[in-house]
Amino acid sequence: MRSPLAPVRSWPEEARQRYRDLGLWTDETFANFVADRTSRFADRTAVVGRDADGTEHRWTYAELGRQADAAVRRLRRAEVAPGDRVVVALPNVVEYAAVVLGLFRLAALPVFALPTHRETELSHFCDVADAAALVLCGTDTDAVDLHGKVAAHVTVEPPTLVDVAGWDLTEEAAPDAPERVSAEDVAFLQLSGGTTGLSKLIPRTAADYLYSVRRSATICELDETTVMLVPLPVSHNFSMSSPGVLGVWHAGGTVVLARDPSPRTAFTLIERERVDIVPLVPPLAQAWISAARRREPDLSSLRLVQVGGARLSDAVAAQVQPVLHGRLQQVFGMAEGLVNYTRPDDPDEVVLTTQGRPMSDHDEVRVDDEGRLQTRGPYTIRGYYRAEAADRDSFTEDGFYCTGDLVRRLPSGHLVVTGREKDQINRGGEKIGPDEIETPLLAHPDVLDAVAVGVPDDLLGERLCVALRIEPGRPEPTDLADHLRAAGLATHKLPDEFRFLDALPETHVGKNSRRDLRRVLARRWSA
Ligand code: OOB
Repeated sequence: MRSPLAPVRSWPEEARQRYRDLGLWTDETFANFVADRTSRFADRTAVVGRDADGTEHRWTYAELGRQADAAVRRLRRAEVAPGDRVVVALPNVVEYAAVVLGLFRLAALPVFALPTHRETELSHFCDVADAAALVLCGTDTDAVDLHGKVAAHVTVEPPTLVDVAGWDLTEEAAPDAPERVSAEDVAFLQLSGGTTGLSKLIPRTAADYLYSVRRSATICELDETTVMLVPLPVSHNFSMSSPGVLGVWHAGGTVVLARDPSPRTAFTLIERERVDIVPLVPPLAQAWISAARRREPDLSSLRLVQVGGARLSDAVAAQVQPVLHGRLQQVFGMAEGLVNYTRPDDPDEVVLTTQGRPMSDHDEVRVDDEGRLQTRGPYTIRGYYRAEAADRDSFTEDGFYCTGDLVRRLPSGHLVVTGREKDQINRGGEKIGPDEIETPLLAHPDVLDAVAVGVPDDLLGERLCVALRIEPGRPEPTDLADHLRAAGLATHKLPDEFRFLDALPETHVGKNSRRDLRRVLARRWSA
């Protein structure tokens, strides 16, 4: 038996009532959402993409519903029950859609991990969520090996392995009755970017999340003719709900899953499927721009190129529309809630130089004299899942989330992101907590001290740099990346560079100073 879901800090009753009265929150659950859209849009194309074996599929909404039912049966066979948490760490394969909608049907709660996560992260999520199952793709990673490592790490009863690579997608399945849940119950757990310690889990409800999905779909003008390409990991909040795959399925459009984000794969799919909207992180936008200049693909179908996850430089912003054809939309969002968009009808100046304004008139945004951004609203959480210490640091008494971002607010309400006060590395949109890297490095026999920081980088915005102090007189270790890999760290967190210093800069109380270190490393690099 798995423990029941832990209590979460939810919106106070007064706010919930207000959001209901305003019609922002409805009683649509995710199970209702799946049942409704798969029948309403039955004959339209819901998903185009490859399965775990690389075979391409084109599923109608009706077929997607059948695949979700088949997934329910397989999950039940793996002893997943309503209310159970299930860690999903899949690449962009069609089985992803079946698993996630199946979990929603079953009223089990997905925990949205990334395919690059390894046992360090996966076992942490299993522990915090007391996960009943772990869903992996065995043609991508050695699922049995990874699951074994996770099982060896966890302190809870190990999760069951569900490997989608073995699934026969032609198998028939009869639907069974959807489970009864409330739209205001926690429906899934998203991941925060790590700051201190590993990612925290973010409890989201159908009421709050689907509000943000509907609002996003409206702002981005989605309808049944929408075709969205998803080159980023589909589980990321951006790809999932801003407006993401849920926004597209809400509106009856088509999701095209790209197995990899390369310009070659993406351009082929854009041309063939007549894609009209795509979410990108800044380094990817830059890579596509330079590839498009050389290859001149037919991108005439692109209507909206969304860029978010990290600060887009004004210089790159200016090249998006001329080269990629679609109008730029800047997206400044966070898995905790608040998402800002530039609007399709904003003046060019605003689209090119701001990170947008809140999607909802009911988003409350507070910017103090130092530029610190705090927010509260109908789809911004009031607390993390089972993380009371983090809650004390990240939420104010009156329920505002302290984003850790520094912004300037224009009279129009648009925000310009000017920096960050949270201790985090944003490597081209991937959020990494310094101690996620430092802690395993300190376990290396030759390492006396290690400090991870983000260093300015033309392509990534920030690259991950670790400064190390080693035993004097010892040779510089060459196995640090292997050491981190062996420690079970996500592959996207492997440092871009290791720098050996005789002394690490310290603050006046003798702690390592990240700020000074960043300055030293940036200076050395530019010299
Ligand atoms: C998105 O979500 P997360 O949770 O991975 O990261 C949130 C953080 C923000 O607090 C901010 O520090 C940074 O990522 N960020 C940006 C940005 N978009 C996100 N910083 C500067 N400019 C931007 N445009 O990254 C996310 C969630 C939903 C939609 C889009 C992105």
